[in-house]
Amino acid sequence: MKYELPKLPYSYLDLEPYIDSKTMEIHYSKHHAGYVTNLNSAIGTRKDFKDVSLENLLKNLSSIPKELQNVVRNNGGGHYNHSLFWKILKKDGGGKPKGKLRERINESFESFDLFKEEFTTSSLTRFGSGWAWLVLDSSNKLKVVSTPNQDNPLMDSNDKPILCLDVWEHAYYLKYQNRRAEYIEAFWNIVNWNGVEENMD
Ligand code: MN3
Repeated sequence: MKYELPKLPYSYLDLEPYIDSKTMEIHYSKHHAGYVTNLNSAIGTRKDFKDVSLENLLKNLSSIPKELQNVVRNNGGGHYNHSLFWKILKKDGGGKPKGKLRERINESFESFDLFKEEFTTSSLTRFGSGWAWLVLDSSNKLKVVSTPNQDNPLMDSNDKPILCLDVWEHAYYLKYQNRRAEYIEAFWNIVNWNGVEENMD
């Protein structure tokens, strides 16, 4: 099959206590795996998609056959979003970004604290299920956006996502129940800033 679940760069336990191991296990091995399975069922063996990267597929959603657009939007989006999410988390992460990323954040938001505040508000106020993002736009400026469901910034812009937070209830409900704000606060302790900087380059 063309689409594969990427290997997690840490164990289910590693993000404790911020994200509990049971949530990690279900999130990765059921939810993310489900998006991969569904995407493969829809287009995994089709020759016309063989050489198209997932990123290009999502950037050009409106040009694929109409009857495939929803399934690719939801499951291709789900696969892309979670793959990026796992990459920007790590055990003993958090703190503040350094080097070029830090400079770029200061240029775009004035300070790391103002960026953090904007990203937190965006995550908190996303109604229902969705994602918050830090993206690099076409003029090389960083900005915060949010998207519903499994949509992402690739789908309607040239913005390049470099950091994301899953605010679907499945990402936090076992540990935090309805307390999304606590989950968002915990997230800052496990951000892999080196991974985010790699995504920027
Ligand atoms: Mn999820």
